[in-house]
Amino acid sequence: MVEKEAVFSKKFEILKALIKNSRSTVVLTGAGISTLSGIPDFRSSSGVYANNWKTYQVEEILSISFFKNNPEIFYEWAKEYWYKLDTYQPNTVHTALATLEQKGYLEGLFTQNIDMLHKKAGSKKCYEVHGSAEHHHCTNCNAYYPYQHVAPLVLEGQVPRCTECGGVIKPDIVFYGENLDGFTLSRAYEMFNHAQLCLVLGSSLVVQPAASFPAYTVHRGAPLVIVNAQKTSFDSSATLRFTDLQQFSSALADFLTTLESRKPLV
Ligand code: CNA
Repeated sequence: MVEKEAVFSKKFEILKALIKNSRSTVVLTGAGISTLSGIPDFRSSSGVYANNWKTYQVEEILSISFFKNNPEIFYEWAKEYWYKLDTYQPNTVHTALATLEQKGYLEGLFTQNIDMLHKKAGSKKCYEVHGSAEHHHCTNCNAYYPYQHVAPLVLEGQVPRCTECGGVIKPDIVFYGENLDGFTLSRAYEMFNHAQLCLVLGSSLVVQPAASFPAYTVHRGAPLVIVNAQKTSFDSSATLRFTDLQQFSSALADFLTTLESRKPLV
């Protein structure tokens, strides 16, 4: 929902000062930011969870036990969704965050998205908390396979199998029931804990443990800025709250054209 210009601008002026004054800004992004590129999120009213796929709930298809028992059903679903991700392009949110980093104003970008768009936009300090569709491994012998190898097989209707041992190949995406990568979690703990500013863009802040990252920053008294159409459980802790990602990212892109580059401290 686009905000009235006067209300939006007043809040955005405060945000500009927060960005300029922060020596360690961290960002958490969610599926909402990629809706501007045309990729549906999960929890919007038109999101992936709004309807079942065949007789299955999508949450069920994305559990590790379901994948192990029904890889053919998982890949039939993923054929229509994950294995078309290479056809989407980064939008103003992705490019603005890449610019924020290039100008020395971003310490770390943590994303729950698996769509590869932050890296495509040029972000380097990007931690893909739930993994990425870019990488795959054999569930039997751990051989590595990139997206470019797996996608054509899935699009042909095959369950991708290891050329070495015949094991089923799995994307390096964290399924429900799997643990997050320990290194990424400890980096998140460290960075959100000492951040002077935390921005959360396009996340319902429902999926744990990523949904708790902003709590580390807030508990230390640093400002939290949320941009999301739907309410989140952190809204009452936010210093600023915006509702529309397009409006927000356009203003951020304009602001960045005026912002001088600086050398990051970290
Ligand atoms: P989510 O739970 O679907 O929440 C997205 C939020 O974004 C919702 O609360 C929406 O209201 C909000 N939103 C959508 N469009 C806009 C907009 N234009 N302006 C403002 N707000 C908007 O997604 P989360 O990321 O919070 O949940 C984590 C899941 C989603 C992770 O496991 C992801 O892997 C998974 N996911 C990723 C992608 C992707 O990689 N692009 C797509 C769908 C789901």
